[in-house]
Amino acid sequence: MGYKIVVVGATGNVGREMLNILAEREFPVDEIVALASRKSLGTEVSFGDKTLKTLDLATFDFAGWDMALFAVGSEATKEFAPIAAKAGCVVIDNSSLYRYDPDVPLIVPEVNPDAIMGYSKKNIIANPNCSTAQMVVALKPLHDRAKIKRVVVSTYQSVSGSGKAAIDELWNQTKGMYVPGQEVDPSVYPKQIAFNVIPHIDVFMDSGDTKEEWKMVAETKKIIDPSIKVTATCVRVPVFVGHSESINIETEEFLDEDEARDILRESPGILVIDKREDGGYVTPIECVGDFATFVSRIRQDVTVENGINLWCVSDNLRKGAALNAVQIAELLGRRVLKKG
Ligand code: 11C
Repeated sequence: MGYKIVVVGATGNVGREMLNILAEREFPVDEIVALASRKSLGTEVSFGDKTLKTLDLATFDFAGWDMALFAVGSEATKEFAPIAAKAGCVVIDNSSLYRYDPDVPLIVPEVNPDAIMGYSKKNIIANPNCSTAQMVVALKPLHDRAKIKRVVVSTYQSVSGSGKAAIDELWNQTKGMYVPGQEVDPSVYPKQIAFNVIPHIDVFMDSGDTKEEWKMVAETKKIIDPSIKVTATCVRVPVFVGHSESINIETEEFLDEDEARDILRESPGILVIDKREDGGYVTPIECVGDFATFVSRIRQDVTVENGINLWCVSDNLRKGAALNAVQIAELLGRRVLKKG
């Protein structure tokens, strides 16, 4: 016996990846339905070798369905997630709406699987921001060994994090650079993204940080340990898929770079590619479509007493969103619903 699964926002980048990953990982599905907003109604989406016609989110009855994977914005989540949860369908939400709610667990299955039992307070589980998800997978095993005090992270985030319109903007702006008369002005982003980098993701906050930077701080604390200090600078780069991060870590106990590399090699969800030679590291293009969080450039930071530097890359639509949501569904199945 398998599960009755709902994918909400099935026509978006993340919703489509959720369907792909459920099929790729042979999630035990008895029945699956793809929901979309009215404007995308009837659009067909793939689930393995099947085609699903999207149904209307606004009129769907969630009663009798086991889990709903939500990949819509905070507004639609605010309206429909409580309806699904109240109907007895456990919501796994990819938006930021519930992440900081103390009654909603924020889960990365390799890092804090036990927190999932908190789902029952609201029947909702939150999926973290993509830049946080990959970082905490790399930080947790090092924290367990040497207790992390402080993290300084700079991100290099792909345009797929901003959705389909941003992918089109990068593509058309890049083409437009070479074709007179077809130049494309910035629209999704405040400045040109083609052949440029933009140190601004999400809205500015009073502190001067952007909301994306704030999310990395708040979510790392909630998922791993509130005592870890994090400071982030989040930057958009002209890459279609795959977020990269330069992470500087200061620990309480000394951690040798070779031991850090061995620990990361043994840790779940991580692939270490770290040869000190030309090309002996990973770049975002090589991560697209992969499940792993890749770690390269592991080395001592000798400017502090106990410091480690590393480079971390992952497919933001997968580990950063759809894959993590499916892993949560698998965990919920194993630990709670126990049907598969
Ligand atoms: C980006 N990290 O790359 C964002 C996308 O809170 O789930 C995901 C935003 C979120 O723009």
